[in-house]
Amino acid sequence: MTDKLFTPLQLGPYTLQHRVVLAPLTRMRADPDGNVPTALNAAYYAQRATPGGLLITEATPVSRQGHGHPCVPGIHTAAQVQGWRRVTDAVHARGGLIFMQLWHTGRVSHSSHQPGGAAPVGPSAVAAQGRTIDAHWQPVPYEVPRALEAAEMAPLVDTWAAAAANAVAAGFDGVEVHGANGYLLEQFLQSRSNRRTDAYGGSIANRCRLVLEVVDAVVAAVGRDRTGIRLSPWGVANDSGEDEPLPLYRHLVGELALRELAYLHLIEPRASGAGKADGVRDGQPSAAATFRPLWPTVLIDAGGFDRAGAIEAVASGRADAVAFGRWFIANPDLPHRLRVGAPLNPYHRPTFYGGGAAGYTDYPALASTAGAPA
Ligand code: 8OZ
Repeated sequence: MTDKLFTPLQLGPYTLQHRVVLAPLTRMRADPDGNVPTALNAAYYAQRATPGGLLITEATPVSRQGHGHPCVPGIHTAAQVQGWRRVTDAVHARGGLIFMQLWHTGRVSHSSHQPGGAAPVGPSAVAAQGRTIDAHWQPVPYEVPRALEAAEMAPLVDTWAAAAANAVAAGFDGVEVHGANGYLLEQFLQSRSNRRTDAYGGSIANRCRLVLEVVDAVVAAVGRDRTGIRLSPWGVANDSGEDEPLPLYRHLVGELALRELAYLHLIEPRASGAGKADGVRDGQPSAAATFRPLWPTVLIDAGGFDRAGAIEAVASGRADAVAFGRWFIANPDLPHRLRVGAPLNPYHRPTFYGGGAAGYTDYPALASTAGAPA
């Protein structure tokens, strides 16, 4: 019997032919001149495209202010829209589907990435603990952000809607709102980073306000069935974390459920380091099991999956699809390999971020299956 992982799934207006999804993965290989996607980026995504398979792009800043890393492609200029068109054309030529992950790094950006060298922005003037990398790839401590003013909130929401419209203009099949891993939207959700006393801080409903306004604006721009969202309820990346995540995320997921988005994408707490480390934390709750009962449409689960785990998660009904990051970096034909139970190429962490083709487009497909459908 075919495992359910390899059977079709309706996602918004699209019929996926299998349920192995490319997770959003920062790779820092865009053209630094304008943060524009390149032909190499298009080749990388095309290699991972399968007929009816869903790819999610690397996190993509919605505005110049949203950037926080070197060589990350944006979706806020005409040149970037043109560059992404190469990617979507290459993926569609192989019959694949591709959603763009929309991003704002907020307080964990650095002034070297900001227009005019300004301070990064966040909900409150509270610095994250730890280090990031500046525009010259040097490790630097997080800075104290400038708290966004009330009058900046509506224009901020507008940048998300404009970016979503740009993504569709670039040929994307939909967009995913990055609400995870300690970036701006999660900074608003969580009390350790949000100390506001206005309508965007304090109560759970207030802390959820920005995310929901962003989702509503994105839905208005591209449609609910082309909008997904990614959350990391127990995440600890980038100095994030809520002491009691359940009340917050139950409220948020309940509100999102009313919007009937294309999908909810959850990161399992066992792998909550956002791919920056390989350890798996034991004894964590299951994000998918916790939120499945609250979620009416497709649920994509991510974080620390292997073949058996993905097959089991989908067979159990806890998840409808499973996103793979590290194994999809190293195996361009991952859906096929999982289907036939073939061995996987090991991944090479030193080439995850930055550089060129090495560790990006030079991982081999199985000799007999290069170009085969999944
Ligand atoms: C690893 C390195 C840089 C960014 C995330 C976008 O954690 C990221 C990211 C991951 O969601």
